[in-house]
Amino acid sequence: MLSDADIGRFGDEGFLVVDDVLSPDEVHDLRDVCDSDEVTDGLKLAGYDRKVVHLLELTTRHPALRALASDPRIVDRVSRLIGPDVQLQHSKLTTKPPVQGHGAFDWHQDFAYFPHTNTDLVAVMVMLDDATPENGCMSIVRGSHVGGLLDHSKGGWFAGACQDEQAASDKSRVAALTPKAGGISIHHCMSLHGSPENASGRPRRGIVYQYRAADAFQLGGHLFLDTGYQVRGRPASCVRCDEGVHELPKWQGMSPAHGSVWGQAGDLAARWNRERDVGQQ
Ligand SMILES: O=C(O)CCC(=O)C(=O)O
Repeated sequence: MLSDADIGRFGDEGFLVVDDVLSPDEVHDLRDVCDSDEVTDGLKLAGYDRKVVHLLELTTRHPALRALASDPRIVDRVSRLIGPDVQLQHSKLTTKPPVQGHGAFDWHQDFAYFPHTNTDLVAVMVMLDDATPENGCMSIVRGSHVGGLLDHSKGGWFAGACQDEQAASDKSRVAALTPKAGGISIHHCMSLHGSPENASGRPRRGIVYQYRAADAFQLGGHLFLDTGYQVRGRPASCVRCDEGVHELPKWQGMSPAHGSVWGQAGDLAARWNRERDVGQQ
């Protein structure tokens, strides 16, 4: 469980690291599950040696990965941060190969990808390998979660990366998150974070569960097969809205099948209107 001091630190800094959440045996079993054909559609660990893998909808691929999403050791902690009714927004396996020029993530805020009516969303990364600066662990700008949503668009299209070059320039505010294998990091959806490539010579594997309070309703971006999966409590019958104005991510190359350029969550037009307008977006 998180202590009051942990809650205070999360409020100040926007992230927490908790080690020894899973046992070494559990980590070993999860590595096997994540390397199974059933989960990876034939993409074996050898594949992770060469490329970045972001395997979404992970909870739909194996019962153990679905069970881990609701594991009380994780959800008790999440629930202290975002309340009793908790859903998934997405889940993914995220691996970094030890190949130069691969695996770096530019500075970004997760909320820019999937704006909601409030910001009670947190990402949990479960480490299957120790996270170190050498293998490209995540870094976060302390306190950036309270500074508002930064610009993530270029030429009117969602760029997936923060466009403010100064946003992470104060190195005294940048913290490297280094949970060990079996440990977790938890970060706020507005925390500005990024990570360098993996220079360790070995793959780095982690599982990300992006959780949201059930009364945070999605306004834009993608809906995955497990979006809305209730891991604790009940669906909300009321929507909770923070005051503010957020830019919606506008995705280049998205067709009506993806719910228009705004993603499925941002497509509020009825079909006749959407199909008529698609050429004008
Ligand atoms: O895999 C990583 O190290 C970073 C992933 C990340 O930043 C994200 O999923 O938002």
